[in-house]
Amino acid sequence: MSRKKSQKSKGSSSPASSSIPPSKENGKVGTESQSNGMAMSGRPSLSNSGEFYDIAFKVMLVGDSGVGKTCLLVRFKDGAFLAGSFISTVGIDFRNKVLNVDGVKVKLQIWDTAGQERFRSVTHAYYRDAHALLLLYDITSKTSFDNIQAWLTEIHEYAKKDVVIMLLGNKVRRKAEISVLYNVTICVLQEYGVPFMETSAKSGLNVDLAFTAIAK
Ligand SMILES: Nc1nc2c(ncn2[C@@H]2O[C@H](COP(=O)(O)OP(=O)(O)OP(=O)(O)O)[C@@H](O)[C@H]2O)c(=O)[nH]1
Ligand SMILES: [Mg+2]
Repeated sequence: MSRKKSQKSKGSSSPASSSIPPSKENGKVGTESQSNGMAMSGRPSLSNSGEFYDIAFKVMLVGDSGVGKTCLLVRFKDGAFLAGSFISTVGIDFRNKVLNVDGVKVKLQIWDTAGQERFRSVTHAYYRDAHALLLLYDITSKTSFDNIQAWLTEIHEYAKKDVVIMLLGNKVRRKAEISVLYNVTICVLQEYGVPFMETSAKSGLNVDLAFTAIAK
């Protein structure tokens, strides 16, 4: 379960590595997953892990560096929390998970992007194939919240017009806790018409719910 280190000093824009632990179900840029054609035939298809699915969607996790995109994906996929020192994702990577949504097997191909500015040009290329975007901010970081608007502008510039967007306020500590940004968030969302949920990659709060909602 090693997490590769970000090569901050090199300033590389190579999309070849990420901080997600390797598995049979994750992939790198340039593999079959890069193709635009998501399986949506009438017949079930077989995923890499040997699971059948009826329909497949590509979901992208975007947001500032450190908001918890990789942790959210690992929590959703493996049910674990990546504790310890924070290691930034380098480039872009993906994991697959098949969900049962109202009797339909939905394969989500989830792309974990690097939040660091220097990888922005790499991630731009992937927006146009995304069916849904999970835009994360950290409820304890006002900066990450303030940057939502810039992320939405970028999404509107690079993603498909009909892309589904959901905003996630991550790092909620307790179930009953309402983040200080909550009310502001609601106003911003009313303006943009974006659904919103608060999550915790650490405790797992609302993580499955968020991915299931996007799959619907
Ligand atoms: N308390 C708490 N910490 C979290 C949570 N999610 C992530 N973290 C911590 O936040 C830090 C950043 O998490 P990552 O998932 O690596 O952040 P990221 O958004 O993938 O960052 P980049 O890869 O640089 O874009 C790590 O130290 C995590 O342990 C959460 O729900 N609660
Ligand atoms: Mg990451």
